Amino acid sequence: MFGDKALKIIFDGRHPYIYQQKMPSKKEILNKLKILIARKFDSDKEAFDFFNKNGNTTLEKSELKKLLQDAGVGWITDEIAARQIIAKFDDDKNSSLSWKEFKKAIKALADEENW
Ligand SMILES: [Ca+2]
Ligand SMILES: [Ca+2]
Repeated sequence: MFGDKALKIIFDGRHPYIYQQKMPSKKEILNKLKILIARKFDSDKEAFDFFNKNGNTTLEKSELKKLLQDAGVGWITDEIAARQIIAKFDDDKNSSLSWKEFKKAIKALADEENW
């Protein structure tokens, strides 16, 4: 279902509003992440620790989403991208990314063009 468009429909009680955003490619997301990390952190690990707000050993979807938002991924596509990244790189299937999985994700995002 992942084409290049992401849609979100919001009701204000009377009217539906349809928002549409272009889904960024993996490479675009990776570039954004790399820029964020280079600007604000000394290393990938420091970024991981910073966004691991609850101080456990993994980035949950909400934490990963915040990271993507801070990197400038749009507010519709951040949710989809976070879900996709976890679905793809969560090797032990605990619905979140350990440091090891996160590292692998950063590395692998560079290798593939699209979702
Ligand atoms: Ca966490
Ligand atoms: Ca995991």
